[in-house]
Amino acid sequence: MTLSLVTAGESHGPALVAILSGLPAGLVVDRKQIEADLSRRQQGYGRSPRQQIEHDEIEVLAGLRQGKTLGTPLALVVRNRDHSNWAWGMNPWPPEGEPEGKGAKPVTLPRPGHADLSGLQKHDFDDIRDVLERASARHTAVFVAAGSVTKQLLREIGIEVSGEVLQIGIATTENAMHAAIDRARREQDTLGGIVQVRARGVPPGLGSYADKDDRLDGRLAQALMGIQAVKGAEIGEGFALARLPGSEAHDEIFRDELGYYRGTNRAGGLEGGVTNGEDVVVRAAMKPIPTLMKPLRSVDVATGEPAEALVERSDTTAVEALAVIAETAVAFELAKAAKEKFGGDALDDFVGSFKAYLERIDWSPR
Ligand code: EPS
Repeated sequence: MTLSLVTAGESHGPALVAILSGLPAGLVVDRKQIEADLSRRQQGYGRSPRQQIEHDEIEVLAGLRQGKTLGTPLALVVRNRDHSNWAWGMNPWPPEGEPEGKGAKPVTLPRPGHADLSGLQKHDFDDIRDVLERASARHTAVFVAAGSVTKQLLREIGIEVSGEVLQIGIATTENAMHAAIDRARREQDTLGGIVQVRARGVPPGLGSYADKDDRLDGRLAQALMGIQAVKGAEIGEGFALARLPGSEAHDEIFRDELGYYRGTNRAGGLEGGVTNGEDVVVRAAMKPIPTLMKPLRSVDVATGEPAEALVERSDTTAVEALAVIAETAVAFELAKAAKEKFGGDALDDFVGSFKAYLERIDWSPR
């Protein structure tokens, strides 16, 4: 059985939900690890005041017994504390009483850069709230919780995945990043940036060149591009390889007592859509957040007249959160590829198959 993940949940609805299926039975799930990842996702300089309302905690409704997976779908829930301020506006049922609280008035001012206008047209809505609640990056919370569990599965076969911020705007050092975020906030503007995810200990042979849907580089690109606000994805040196001659672009093959290895890793650990035993290295570029306190020009969809876009509480930047989200997205894809390769309904079968494979190939983690 392969791994699969579905999520549901609106930003100010009652809760965010994920169902992660295909985990082997017997995996010990560390609750503290999940909550540490949830908390990392919430932190970061330049986040919205919303983060002072939310303290994301994980609830497990199914698939786990006394801390171990049962080999059945794992059902995860993260509640939205802010929902109490939206009890009328985001009530799943027809609300009783007079409109009150947040979300009571329709949103009619689409933001350039957001899904607002196209979502409205696509679904025949009148209220942009019906679009933005799901288009919001809020539901990445439960996605991170599920991805955090897949990091724990990968750890059983010695794979460690970690994400980091490379750049916010044009700033590349922590001091410069903080100064850039302070400046953007003062100027009522927002910033994007670049994150990198590295997976260590990945054996050769995950993914496949046989069909395009199985190419792991393609799956990783989709996983990154599927995250809100990501407009670019790179594997290894990515776009820079296009400027190099072949003699300088590829990773030469060597062999020592630990087995095969490469002198360089420009390919980001993937050749032909298959891992090659080097670290898997990917990057994602995030555009600036589209909710601006000094709004761009737009049109009021209620009147058809020129207007300024919606202004509401938002982040100045969420690049640090993206590093955690991308890390868990990459972990999910690697765990899925590992599960496809090594199979196993029980954790010991999965790990045993991995070990037998390592004995056959001439490769060891470095
Ligand atoms: C978001 C807007 C902000 C962010 C939110 C994503 O929420 P609000 O509109 O309630 O202030 O804080 O992200 C989260 C709540 C989160 O936990 O990541 C958006 O429009 O995407």
